[in-house]
Amino acid sequence: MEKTVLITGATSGIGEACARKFAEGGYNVIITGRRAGRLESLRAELEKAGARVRTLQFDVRDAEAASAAVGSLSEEWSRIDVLVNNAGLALGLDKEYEGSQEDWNIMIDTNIKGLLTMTRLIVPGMVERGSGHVINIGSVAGDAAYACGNVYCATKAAVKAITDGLRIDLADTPVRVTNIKPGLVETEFSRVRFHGDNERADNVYKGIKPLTGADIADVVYYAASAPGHVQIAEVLVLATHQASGSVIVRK
Ligand code: NDP
Ligand code: 8X3
Repeated sequence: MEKTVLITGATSGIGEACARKFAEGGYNVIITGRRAGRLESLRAELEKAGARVRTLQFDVRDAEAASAAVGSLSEEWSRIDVLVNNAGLALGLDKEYEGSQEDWNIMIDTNIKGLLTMTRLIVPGMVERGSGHVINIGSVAGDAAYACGNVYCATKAAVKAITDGLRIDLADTPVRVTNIKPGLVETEFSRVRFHGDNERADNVYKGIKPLTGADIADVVYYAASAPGHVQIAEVLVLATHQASGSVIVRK
């Protein structure tokens, strides 16, 4: 039977790689994000390869827009089997007492409240249908704070607690809940974090072979493909020369 995945933040990085992976696996794919042009070009690429695709352009921080977007799906497309809550970002790398309140608000509104909005919109249908899987993209940053990571790390610690809470609340249903926690993945993440300072962003990946979006998509897809009685609760995925959020060996 055909399955449908909805991926937030599919215009770049991990989300884009997940869209490709699920499309290759035969899923109907709903790709979302704010950048309409990126959504359209990915849709064209995936459709050319034979996939069925829908695009939803909205900002996950705007609960009304998210609700309208999800509500615009036809009955067929609204039967979402897998929700990948991936949209997220870090902004800044500053001491907590020197950080930008605006950056903090954007991270909290996107990484925590946006993820909750999507969960609240989509999980009731999964419960009603008696099947579904929520895969949240957490981070090694949620396991322990690292220097100047403060608020970003807190949002990913919140993703862990929210994921664990959802798993507990769904334990009497067949709906599965997973937290995938990547370490360093080379995407647009650091360009966004450093507000477009590409040189500083590139330095993050110097001297170490980082993970790619495709490496994480493989793990996400593995979790989604496990038999129905197998719930991959949490996976920490690190580059070989990264041992924790703050231990990275560069050569
Ligand atoms: P990218 O910057 O490459 O991609 C981020 C995606 O999130 C984009 O598609 C962007 O789409 C979307 N997004 C951001 N803000 C919003 C918003 N307000 N509304 C809708 N979509 C939004 O980074 P990554 O692929 O690396 O990041 C994906 C997830 O992985 C994030 O949650 C990040 O915290 C997490 N992560 C990343 C790691 C890394 O090292 N790269 C490691 C661990 C976790 P658009 O701009 O079009 O809206
Ligand atoms: C992204 C990984 O280590 O840059 O969550 O915070 S890290």
